[in-house]
Amino acid sequence: MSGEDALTRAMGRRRRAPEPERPDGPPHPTVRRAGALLQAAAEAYADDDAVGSALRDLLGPLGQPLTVGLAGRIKSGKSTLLNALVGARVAASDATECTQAITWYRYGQVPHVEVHPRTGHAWQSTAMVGRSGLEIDLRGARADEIDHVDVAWPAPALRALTLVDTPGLDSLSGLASRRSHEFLVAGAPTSEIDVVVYLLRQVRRSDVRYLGDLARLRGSGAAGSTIAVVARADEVGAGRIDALVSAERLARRHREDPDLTSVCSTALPVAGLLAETGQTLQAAEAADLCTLASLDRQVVEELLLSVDRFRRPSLSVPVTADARAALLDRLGMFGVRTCLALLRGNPMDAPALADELTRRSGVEELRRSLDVAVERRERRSARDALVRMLDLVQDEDRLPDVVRAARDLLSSARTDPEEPTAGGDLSAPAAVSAVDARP
Ligand SMILES: Nc1nc2c(ncn2[C@@H]2O[C@H](COP(=O)(O)OP(=O)(O)OP(=O)(O)O)[C@@H](O)[C@H]2O)c(=O)[nH]1
Ligand SMILES: [Mg+2]
Repeated sequence: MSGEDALTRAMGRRRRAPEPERPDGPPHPTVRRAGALLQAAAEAYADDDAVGSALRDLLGPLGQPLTVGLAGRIKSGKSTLLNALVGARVAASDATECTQAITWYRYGQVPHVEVHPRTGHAWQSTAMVGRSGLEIDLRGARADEIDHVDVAWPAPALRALTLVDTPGLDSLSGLASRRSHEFLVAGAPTSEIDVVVYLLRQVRRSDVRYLGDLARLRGSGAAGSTIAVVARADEVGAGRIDALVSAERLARRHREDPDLTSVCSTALPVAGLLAETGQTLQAAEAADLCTLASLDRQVVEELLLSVDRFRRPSLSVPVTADARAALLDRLGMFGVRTCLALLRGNPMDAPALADELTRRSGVEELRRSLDVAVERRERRSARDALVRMLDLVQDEDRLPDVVRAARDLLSSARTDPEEPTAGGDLSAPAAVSAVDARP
């Protein structure tokens, strides 16, 4: 990969303030304290190879990122939503072989791509930043010859989340579809996937059946770690200006539907394309939108009559046909309409417009649900490590303070309020929605 170039082009816009970086250590205080106690215990047992190394091994899983698998039917918007969560256009959304391979996106200080074939050794690949995500060189291999692809990318969001893009479950290649399914249920309760984000456009009975199978195969607690997303929310109700409100209404109905609540923790509406563009909006794109918004109202209304009209090369407007087509790719018709309505008489710079798109997209509610799951996982990993540590430490006199502190920490963790599921409490009022009726 052409390191820095690829990085800066895919990272998209610079935000007004830098993203708060997750510190190198785990963020939850319980995890940090558990880590310090394990470290102290390992030092106290430095002269005992077996116990010392077992204690050091306990440090490994502490504060590991949450692994989230994005699943759903073909073209349901998985890769676009993944990019929105990463904050960069990494997952390709074209119909390339890459979209047929299970692809992991993890944090790495420098971009690095590794292809793992089903047989033979893994190889380091190159990736070019294409028009709609990374184009990974598979050296001519077909998707069915690839086990998975591993992408390390220096996006701050990937410090807390490892994201896995899966081929559509009704993919044209039956094999890709089957592999997605096997991957999601692999190892059932010990699956590498902590949370499944399942994208739906409308809920079909077959989706509910599939989620039911997934919950059963993934084992107890799986429904609590599955989040249904009413995806491409801007297209609900034929993409009218109140599409996001309709999508929220639809999601609320799903949250109250016992068939769905028994197989997932919540249902959230997300307009992934708005979220992705909100995270990666370029200054030139915002400037073109401002130019269009400043045109005579009637000209704007005519422009927005249809996709064909908006793209038409013969139109005499001060934004080229190519740039208009590019805006449609990045925002869809609903997004373009929303931006022009927002910008009319109210010019905004690119970061302000981007924040508004992100807010309206609903992705922040999804992120909050994932944050809850991250915290829950971190606390559980801290508790498991402390319990194991107390098992290993036979000679309490070696480290009485550490043992006492570990017991205190465990008993305070036990009295914490009951942990919520990834999506929160379904019986509670619907999660505050980012979407509103304003255009
Ligand atoms: N209007 C609109 N279009 C979207 C949205 N999300 C994705 N798309 C478009 O839908 C098409 C498919 O999106 P992807 O993100 O590639 O969908 P996918 O589920 O990853 O597709 P496969 O990997 O091929 O199954 C692309 O043209 C996207 O631009 C959305 O929220 N709104
Ligand atoms: Mg995809």
